[in-house]
Amino acid sequence: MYTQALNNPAVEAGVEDEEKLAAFQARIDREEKIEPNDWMPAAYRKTLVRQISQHAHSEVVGMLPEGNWVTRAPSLKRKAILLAKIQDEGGHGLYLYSAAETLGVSREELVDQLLTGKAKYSSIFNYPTLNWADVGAVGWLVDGAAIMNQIPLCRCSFGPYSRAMIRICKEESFHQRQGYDLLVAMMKGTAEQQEMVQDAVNRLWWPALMMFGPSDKDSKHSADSMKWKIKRFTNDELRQKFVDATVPQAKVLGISLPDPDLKLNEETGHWEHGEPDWDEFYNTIKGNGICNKQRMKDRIKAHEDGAWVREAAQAYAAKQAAKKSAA
Ligand code: BYC
Repeated sequence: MYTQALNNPAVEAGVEDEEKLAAFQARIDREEKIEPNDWMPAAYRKTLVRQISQHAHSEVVGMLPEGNWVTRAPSLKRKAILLAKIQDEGGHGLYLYSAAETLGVSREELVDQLLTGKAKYSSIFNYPTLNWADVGAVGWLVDGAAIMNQIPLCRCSFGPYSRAMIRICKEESFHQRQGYDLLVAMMKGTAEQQEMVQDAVNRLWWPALMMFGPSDKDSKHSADSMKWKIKRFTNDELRQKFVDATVPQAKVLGISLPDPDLKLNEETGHWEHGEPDWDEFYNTIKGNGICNKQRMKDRIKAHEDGAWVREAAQAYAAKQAAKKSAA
């Protein structure tokens, strides 16, 4: 279906039937869900395939920085929590690839786009996790930012994406809490442990703010995505919500946030904050971040190592199909 839409010269040129477009927008405005077999503009389909698949890739690549710490977790309890969290991320990737597939694109194609560097994944996963407190800071800040961005996606206009997001958000909420709990435990520890927490937060604070995407004036997809109710808030709105929610949590934790411009605006009740380093952001999403090359190398190896599982599953499915047709 996806390929058909893109092979249509009129559609490729961005020309759509005006009546169909108006009826489609009216459905969105009435808060109706759009389902896979419904008519949709090619640009809506394309935006969804791009966003959902990049989201799926982020979940799967996001397993790597934390995977680094499984063998070095300081206790059985922390190890069990970390393993469960990483497995959840793998599951999120699967729900999201399935949601993208309903738009007529195959999982093989999407995975190929990731492994050949054609598709993006979240900038945050190109930063290293250098000490054990990073595992807590990832949960608190990275999953915290993820929830802020993803709760509104539960109301996204595309049915399969919105439904996948409901379960994902429930799990992300546990991820955020386990991270905060880990940091609270370390802050009750030695001066050295407290320094580790501060160091992790210093390194991950700005990359966490970048997860919300470029500032509104530079976001090329936001206007369409807001009109189509894929996005319910702009990148800057969500970033502000995250800062407002996180500053009080940092105070409870007893750490400082590495932004000299953080200031409560008494009139609006919002925390004013500094600008992330956008050159660093663009450099990272172009593939030149600290860990981009390592992440892709690890992902390609994991994919190649898993070839036998895919082959075995296909052989089993073929055998079952042969049995069924013989019966
Ligand atoms: N990193 O026009 P814009 C997780 C790209 S997983 C990389 O504002 P849009 C977790 C953007 O794709 C978290 N690229 O775009 C997992 C576009 O480039 P293309 C992942 C970024 O789509 C494991 C260009 O910049 N969450 O939570 O309207 C462990 C212009 O941007 C980023 C999602 O994927 C970035 N940070 O808005 C723990 C949520 N930001 O595609 C946690 C779903 C922007 O034209 N996605 N770009 O080549 C979204 O909500 C939106 O796609 C974004 C960007 C807010 C991210």
